Amino acid sequence: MDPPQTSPLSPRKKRPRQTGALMASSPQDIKFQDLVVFILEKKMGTTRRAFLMELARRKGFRVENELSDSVTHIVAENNSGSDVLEWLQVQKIQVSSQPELLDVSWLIECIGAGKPVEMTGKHQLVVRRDYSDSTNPGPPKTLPTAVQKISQYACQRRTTLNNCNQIFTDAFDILAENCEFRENEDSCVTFMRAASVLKSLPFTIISMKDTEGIPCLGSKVKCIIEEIIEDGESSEVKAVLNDERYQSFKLFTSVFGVGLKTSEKWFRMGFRTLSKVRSDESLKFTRMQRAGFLYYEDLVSCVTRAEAEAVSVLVKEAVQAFLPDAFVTMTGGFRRGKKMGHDVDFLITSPGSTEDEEQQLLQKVMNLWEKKGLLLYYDLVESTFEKLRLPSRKVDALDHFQKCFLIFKLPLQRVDSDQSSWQEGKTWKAIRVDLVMCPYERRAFALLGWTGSRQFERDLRRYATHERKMILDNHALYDKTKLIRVKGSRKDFHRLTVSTWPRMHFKSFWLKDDELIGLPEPVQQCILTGLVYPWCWQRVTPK
Ligand code: TTP
Ligand code: MG
Repeated sequence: MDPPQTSPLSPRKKRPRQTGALMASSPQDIKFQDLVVFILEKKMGTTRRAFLMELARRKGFRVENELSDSVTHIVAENNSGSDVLEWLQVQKIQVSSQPELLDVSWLIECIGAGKPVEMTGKHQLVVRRDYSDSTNPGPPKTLPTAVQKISQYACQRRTTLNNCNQIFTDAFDILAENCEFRENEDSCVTFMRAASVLKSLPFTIISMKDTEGIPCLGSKVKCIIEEIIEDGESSEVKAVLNDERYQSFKLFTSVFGVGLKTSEKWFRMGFRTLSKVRSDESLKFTRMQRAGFLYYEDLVSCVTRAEAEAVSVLVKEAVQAFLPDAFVTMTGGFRRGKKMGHDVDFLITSPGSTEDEEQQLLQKVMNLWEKKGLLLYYDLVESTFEKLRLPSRKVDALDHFQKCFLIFKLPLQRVDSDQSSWQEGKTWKAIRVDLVMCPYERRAFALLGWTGSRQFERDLRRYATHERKMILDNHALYDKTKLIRVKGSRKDFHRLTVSTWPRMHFKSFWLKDDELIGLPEPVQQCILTGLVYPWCWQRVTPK
């Protein structure tokens, strides 16, 4: 697990509302030298202006406290171009070059993108010929329209990796994690949903007005957002970060093989550090935990994409040595485009293999790697998959495919990147790897499920259930509105359906296997039913 992310929320003293003397950026912080921004306070207010200035400066923009002739871009809110020119005239300030007059939406987009974005018509403030008429409305606002379209389901939102609201999402991630540690599921989901929707926004939340119309932001969440806007931090998050229980759980669960129960036990026994836990002779560790301690340093340092790619080459080599037609797809966070991960996940499937070949593959790969000295630990979990099982209704249900949780010994010479960060003499790194083996006809569902994120998966299942009357899990998609016929005896029918089958389907129907499972083209099925947008095609098509 990642170490606590405190930087964006690191304690900052509450400061009195500033009125004039704001800190200017130091020259070394400025990334965009050609651009000098001045934000008009008129109709914006002091606090919002100060907040925007700080955000922009943090992103490397040069923002001036005072208007001067070096200013190249004047940013205003709720002012027309004429209003701004009028104000300039009153100030009697000579602006030699003609600065751009822009709506605040331009600066917000720049902050979101972390670099200057192109100025388009919607950003430019309109200057009428007779600009003394100050009743002219400013440019149309763009944010409310963007907000209206946001779905409450993560699977119906485009979420980029460019998070414009990290200051808020870091806070909600910490609060969600704390709730998870306390097994408070409802609050955990509330904070996870809030973080997820904020990550999807194409703009930065600057004021509470910006949160209007955004789903998944209840009153508690909004209070926290408001506090962060006003003070730069949340007192609740601060309290969690200073909480001994949270700190201990964060530390204990960072060990591979240690979950909530063990953390709780160690915490109750008075342990607060890993060194004390490790050296205590009364404690018994599982094989997994022993491996977790042994390779702790490597495992807590995240996996880079270059390392993941290197592992991928070795996984493909090993798998295809036994099943040459196998597809090996990197899933999890790396499939979503993340640059770092806590592990590397792979889905393996082979169109031409028999059930036996499929079942033996992972063990064969383990034996091969053991022989080659590439394996530090592994735990092979046999499949409990049943062809005729209905998809699970639980949004967090685990799947039943055969899988292997392992620690791979990655030779560093296989990694295509700068090795300077590695101390001399280090030739390998321990990497957590998950391998999942799935039957070929289930590959689309398995791939969709293993691509994540957790919130995306949850919402995909909720969306299927509530909006499409379908049930989805990592194995199949089931249309509840279809009458499905049962092939076989009535006994078989009862065995497989009794708990989940809708009552109305109970009368003498015959179930055709391929209607329930292994839909002829499950990917198309997903898309046709609107369960996932076409842009998800990539997510469900094995490469
Ligand atoms: P993870 O590897 O836990 O998460 P991640 O890859 O998104 O992020 P990280 O960088 O921390 O590794 O799981 C990947 C996805 O697979 C996740 O969305 C949940 C899903 N998954 C299952 O479907 N079944 C399982 O048994 C597990 C462990 C994960
Ligand atoms: Mg992962």
